[in-house]
Amino acid sequence: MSDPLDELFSPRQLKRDADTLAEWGRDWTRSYAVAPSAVVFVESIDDVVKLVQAANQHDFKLVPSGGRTGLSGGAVAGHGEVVVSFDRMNRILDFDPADRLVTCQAGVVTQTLQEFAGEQGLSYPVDFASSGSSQIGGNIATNAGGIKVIRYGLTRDWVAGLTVVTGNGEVLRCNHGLVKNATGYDLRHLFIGSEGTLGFVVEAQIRLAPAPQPQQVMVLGVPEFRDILEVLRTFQGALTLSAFEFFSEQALQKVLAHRNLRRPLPQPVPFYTLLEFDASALEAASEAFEAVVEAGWVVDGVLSQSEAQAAALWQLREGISESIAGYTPYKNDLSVRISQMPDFIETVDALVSDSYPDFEVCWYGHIGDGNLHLNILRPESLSVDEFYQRCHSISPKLFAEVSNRQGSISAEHGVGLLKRDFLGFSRSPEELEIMRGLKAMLDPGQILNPGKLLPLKS
Ligand code: S2G
Ligand code: ZN
Repeated sequence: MSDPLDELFSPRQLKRDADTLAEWGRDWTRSYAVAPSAVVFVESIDDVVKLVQAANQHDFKLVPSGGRTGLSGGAVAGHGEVVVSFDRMNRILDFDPADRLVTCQAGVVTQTLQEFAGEQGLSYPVDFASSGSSQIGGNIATNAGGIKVIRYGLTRDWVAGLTVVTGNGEVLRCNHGLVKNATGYDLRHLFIGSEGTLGFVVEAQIRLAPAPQPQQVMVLGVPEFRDILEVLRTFQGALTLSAFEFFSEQALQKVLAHRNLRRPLPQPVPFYTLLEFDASALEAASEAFEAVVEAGWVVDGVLSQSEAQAAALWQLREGISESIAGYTPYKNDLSVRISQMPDFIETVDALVSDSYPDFEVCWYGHIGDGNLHLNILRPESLSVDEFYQRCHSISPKLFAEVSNRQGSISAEHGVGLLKRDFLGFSRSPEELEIMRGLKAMLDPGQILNPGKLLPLKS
């Protein structure tokens, strides 16, 4: 019996060779089986509709694939699914200067959008280390955050219009780029962060921000973890921060070993904060710096003297993920309200050293958003499976501490496969029931990204 895909797509768009299946059947994770049955490189909304209709008719499953930079297995096809790659739906379709709105196909690379915005004298201010490969459709599907959330918010805040293809094969065009639209439920926000389980993002109208003023970067040495929040409070009281990141000395050592960069300060310090702010606020920043040194929270600091030096300081933070990738780290991407952070940090630090005495741990993240990246590095003595088993077994204790503080077990990386079975630590049974109901309504054939995000019903 012929495969329905061969009737719908030519070999130019439909691939089944081993290399393509292996490459497009996964994201940035390396701990899940990758076994798609085919990859379709869609080129239009109509292609996506045809695929969804065929999947419902012939009961095969679809996994969306964008930049494949996901960290939770959300784009992994491990069970014969058909991967829907948006690589070829990568055009910027329209720009309206009056609305400051760019209409993008889902496959537009984040950096391409950022560059396009710059050419219009504007900016797309959501940024993260993977922006050179990630696609706007995937950013929307996971509500990507990154390093500028403290000032510019998350992807969700910049999506003024959204076109999705639901699991019923319907094309929904949500909000149409309006600033104000008080006409009932804002369905746009249902699909943002739904990880391709309710509908596939095919186009988006993205709002752009004014171009940022020249920025300056400061890296401060902070001996005590809990003082980082005093530093945050002091600087936030004095000026507008564009970024407030932190990383540990262990994380810094991994970056220095992996890249040809210089230490930010003459002497190692247990923790570092990286701040970015408008250069026009330098005087206020200098006064805040004096205050945090006077208080004993900060022992040393460096201020960027050029764009090149600012970029080199940013590399110390943004280079962490790539520098530790070789350890197949077990990633925890946690968030609590900032007021809860001091106590949370202390509790988790104790839990981690009790639970992982023989594992090396890297702390870093967007502490200004209450978001901690706790990466546990695999010792050479353990296979990936054994290592993940041990980390998985400890996660419930860690997530119980998150849950006690109404925190999130996945602050920005999404749920995918990695956090699916722990979702109950952050979402109530009632919420999970409603989420399942929405899935049943929008994807009754359960063909969209099956097995992701929603825990299997116990
Ligand atoms: C970060 C990037 C991915 C990782 O560096 O802020 O979100 O390694 C991360 O956790
Ligand atoms: Zn992050």
